[in-house]
Amino acid sequence: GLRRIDHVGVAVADLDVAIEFYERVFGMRCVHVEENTEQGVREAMMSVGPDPAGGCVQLLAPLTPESAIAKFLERSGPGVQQVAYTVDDVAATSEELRSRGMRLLYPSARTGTGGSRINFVHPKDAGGVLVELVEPPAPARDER
Ligand code: CMX
Repeated sequence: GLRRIDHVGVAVADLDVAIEFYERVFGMRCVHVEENTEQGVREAMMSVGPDPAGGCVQLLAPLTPESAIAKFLERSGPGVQQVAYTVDDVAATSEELRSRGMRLLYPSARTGTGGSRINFVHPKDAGGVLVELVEPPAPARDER
Protein backbone atom coordinates (compact mmCIF):
# COMPACT_ATOMS: atom_id res chain seq x y z
CA GLY A 1 0.00 0.00 0.00
CA LEU A 2 0.89 3.69 0.13
CA ARG A 3 3.27 4.78 2.88
CA ARG A 4 3.42 8.56 2.58
CA ILE A 5 3.47 11.41 0.11
CA ASP A 6 6.77 11.18 -1.78
CA HIS A 7 6.43 14.46 -3.66
CA VAL A 8 4.04 16.76 -5.46
CA GLY A 9 5.06 17.26 -9.10
CA VAL A 10 4.71 20.68 -10.73
CA ALA A 11 5.08 21.23 -14.48
CA VAL A 12 7.20 24.25 -15.38
CA ALA A 13 8.45 25.64 -18.69
CA ASP A 14 11.97 26.53 -17.53
CA LEU A 15 13.61 24.50 -14.77
CA ASP A 16 16.32 26.99 -13.77
CA VAL A 17 13.85 29.86 -13.54
CA ALA A 18 11.52 27.71 -11.42
CA ILE A 19 14.31 26.56 -9.07
CA GLU A 20 15.34 30.16 -8.47
CA PHE A 21 11.71 31.14 -7.83
CA TYR A 22 11.10 28.34 -5.29
CA GLU A 23 14.37 29.17 -3.49
CA ARG A 24 13.81 32.91 -3.36
CA VAL A 25 10.06 33.04 -2.66
CA PHE A 26 9.43 29.86 -0.61
CA GLY A 27 12.90 29.34 0.86
CA MET A 28 13.08 25.77 -0.45
CA ARG A 29 16.35 24.04 -1.18
CA CYS A 30 17.24 22.22 -4.39
CA VAL A 31 18.54 18.81 -3.29
CA HIS A 32 18.71 16.95 -6.62
CA VAL A 33 18.62 17.69 -10.34
CA GLU A 34 18.32 14.97 -12.95
CA GLU A 35 17.52 14.37 -16.60
CA ASN A 36 15.34 11.36 -17.41
CA THR A 37 15.30 10.87 -21.17
CA GLU A 38 12.81 7.98 -21.03
CA GLN A 39 10.31 10.28 -19.28
CA GLY A 40 11.35 13.30 -21.38
CA VAL A 41 11.99 15.51 -18.34
CA ARG A 42 14.58 17.61 -16.60
CA GLU A 43 13.58 17.63 -12.96
CA ALA A 44 14.55 19.15 -9.63
CA MET A 45 13.67 17.99 -6.10
CA MET A 46 12.96 20.95 -3.84
CA SER A 47 13.09 20.20 -0.12
CA VAL A 48 10.52 22.00 2.05
CA GLY A 49 12.20 23.26 5.21
CA PRO A 50 15.32 21.87 6.92
CA ASP A 51 13.68 18.62 8.11
CA PRO A 52 13.92 15.87 5.42
CA ALA A 53 10.47 14.73 6.59
CA GLY A 54 9.10 18.09 5.40
CA GLY A 55 8.50 16.58 2.00
CA CYS A 56 9.39 17.67 -1.51
CA VAL A 57 8.06 19.51 -4.49
CA GLN A 58 9.35 18.12 -7.76
CA LEU A 59 9.75 20.62 -10.58
CA LEU A 60 9.32 19.03 -14.01
CA ALA A 61 10.39 20.68 -17.27
CA PRO A 62 9.99 19.13 -20.73
CA LEU A 63 13.00 17.86 -22.69
CA THR A 64 11.08 17.36 -25.94
CA PRO A 65 7.85 18.67 -27.48
CA GLU A 66 6.35 15.13 -27.45
CA SER A 67 6.93 14.55 -23.73
CA ALA A 68 4.16 14.17 -21.15
CA ILE A 69 5.19 17.46 -19.50
CA ALA A 70 5.19 19.37 -22.82
CA LYS A 71 1.68 18.06 -23.54
CA PHE A 72 0.54 18.98 -20.04
CA LEU A 73 1.92 22.53 -20.33
CA GLU A 74 0.23 22.95 -23.70
CA ARG A 75 -3.14 21.78 -22.43
CA SER A 76 -3.20 23.10 -18.85
CA GLY A 77 -0.31 25.53 -18.49
CA PRO A 78 2.13 25.35 -15.57
CA GLY A 79 0.84 23.83 -12.34
CA VAL A 80 0.40 20.64 -10.33
CA GLN A 81 0.81 17.68 -12.71
CA GLN A 82 1.00 14.73 -10.30
CA VAL A 83 0.89 13.54 -6.68
CA ALA A 84 3.44 10.82 -5.90
CA TYR A 85 3.32 8.29 -3.06
CA THR A 86 6.13 6.19 -1.61
CA VAL A 87 5.44 2.46 -1.74
CA ASP A 88 7.48 -0.52 -0.57
CA ASP A 89 6.79 -2.62 -3.65
CA VAL A 90 5.63 -0.89 -6.82
CA ALA A 91 4.70 -4.16 -8.56
CA ALA A 92 2.56 -5.32 -5.64
CA THR A 93 0.82 -1.95 -5.20
CA SER A 94 0.21 -1.68 -8.96
CA GLU A 95 -1.41 -5.13 -8.91
CA GLU A 96 -3.53 -4.18 -5.90
CA LEU A 97 -4.76 -1.01 -7.61
CA ARG A 98 -5.42 -2.89 -10.87
CA SER A 99 -7.60 -5.31 -8.91
CA ARG A 100 -9.58 -2.25 -7.73
CA GLY A 101 -10.24 -1.21 -11.32
CA MET A 102 -7.46 1.35 -11.81
CA ARG A 103 -5.61 1.55 -15.12
CA LEU A 104 -1.85 1.57 -14.53
CA LEU A 105 0.05 3.33 -17.32
CA TYR A 106 2.84 0.75 -17.63
CA PRO A 107 2.62 -3.07 -17.65
CA SER A 108 5.66 -3.05 -15.37
CA ALA A 109 7.59 -0.40 -13.47
CA ARG A 110 9.99 2.01 -15.17
CA THR A 111 12.91 4.08 -13.86
CA GLY A 112 12.18 7.32 -12.00
CA THR A 113 14.13 9.82 -9.92
CA GLY A 114 17.41 8.58 -8.46
CA GLY A 115 16.97 5.02 -9.71
CA SER A 116 13.54 4.58 -8.12
CA ARG A 117 10.97 2.28 -9.76
CA ILE A 118 7.75 4.01 -10.79
CA ASN A 119 4.30 3.49 -12.26
CA PHE A 120 1.25 5.74 -12.62
CA VAL A 121 -2.52 5.50 -12.20
CA HIS A 122 -4.33 7.17 -15.12
CA PRO A 123 -5.76 10.52 -13.97
CA LYS A 124 -9.16 9.63 -15.46
CA ASP A 125 -9.43 6.72 -12.99
CA ALA A 126 -8.30 8.76 -9.97
CA GLY A 127 -10.62 11.75 -9.92
CA GLY A 128 -8.50 13.88 -12.25
CA VAL A 129 -5.21 13.36 -10.41
CA LEU A 130 -2.20 11.67 -12.03
CA VAL A 131 -1.00 9.37 -9.22
CA GLU A 132 2.60 8.21 -9.23
CA LEU A 133 3.83 5.22 -7.22
CA VAL A 134 7.50 5.43 -6.20
CA GLU A 135 9.52 2.51 -4.89
CA PRO A 136 12.80 4.04 -3.64
CA PRO A 137 16.06 2.35 -4.60
CA ALA A 138 16.94 -0.28 -1.97
CA PRO A 139 19.82 1.44 -0.09
CA ALA A 140 17.90 4.69 0.43
CA ARG A 141 14.65 3.04 1.43
CA ASP A 142 14.92 3.50 5.19
CA GLU A 143 16.03 7.12 4.98
CA ARG A 144 13.18 8.41 2.80
N1 CMX B 1 -3.36 15.40 -14.39
C1 CMX B 1 -4.71 15.38 -14.53
N2 CMX B 1 -5.34 15.12 -15.70
C2 CMX B 1 -4.56 14.88 -16.77
C3 CMX B 1 -3.16 14.88 -16.70
C4 CMX B 1 -2.55 15.16 -15.44
N3 CMX B 1 -1.23 15.19 -15.30
N4 CMX B 1 -2.65 14.61 -17.92
C5 CMX B 1 -3.69 14.43 -18.73
N5 CMX B 1 -4.84 14.59 -18.05
C6 CMX B 1 -6.20 14.47 -18.59
C7 CMX B 1 -6.38 15.39 -19.77
O1 CMX B 1 -6.78 16.68 -19.36
C8 CMX B 1 -7.43 14.68 -20.58
O2 CMX B 1 -8.70 14.94 -20.02
P1 CMX B 1 -9.98 15.16 -20.96
O3 CMX B 1 -10.14 13.86 -21.70
O4 CMX B 1 -11.08 15.44 -19.99
O5 CMX B 1 -9.64 16.30 -21.85
C9 CMX B 1 -7.10 13.23 -20.37
O6 CMX B 1 -6.37 13.16 -19.12
C10 CMX B 1 -6.20 12.74 -21.50
O7 CMX B 1 -5.89 11.45 -21.32
P2 CMX B 1 -5.05 10.64 -22.44
O8 CMX B 1 -5.40 11.14 -23.82
O9 CMX B 1 -5.20 9.20 -22.14
O10 CMX B 1 -3.56 10.99 -22.15
P3 CMX B 1 -2.54 12.15 -22.50
O11 CMX B 1 -1.92 11.92 -23.83
O12 CMX B 1 -3.04 13.50 -22.18
O13 CMX B 1 -1.44 11.79 -21.40
C11 CMX B 1 -0.92 10.72 -19.35
C12 CMX B 1 -1.78 11.77 -20.05
C13 CMX B 1 -1.20 10.81 -17.88
C14 CMX B 1 -1.26 9.33 -19.88
C15 CMX B 1 0.57 11.07 -19.66
O14 CMX B 1 0.84 12.36 -19.18
C16 CMX B 1 1.55 10.12 -19.03
O15 CMX B 1 1.87 9.08 -19.60
N6 CMX B 1 2.04 10.44 -17.81
C17 CMX B 1 2.96 9.59 -17.07
C18 CMX B 1 4.38 9.98 -17.28
C19 CMX B 1 4.69 11.34 -16.79
O16 CMX B 1 3.83 12.12 -16.39
N7 CMX B 1 6.01 11.66 -16.83
C20 CMX B 1 6.52 12.93 -16.39
C21 CMX B 1 6.94 12.88 -14.97
C22 CMX B 1 8.15 11.99 -14.79
C23 CMX B 1 8.42 11.62 -13.36
O17 CMX B 1 7.62 11.90 -12.45
O18 CMX B 1 9.48 11.01 -13.11
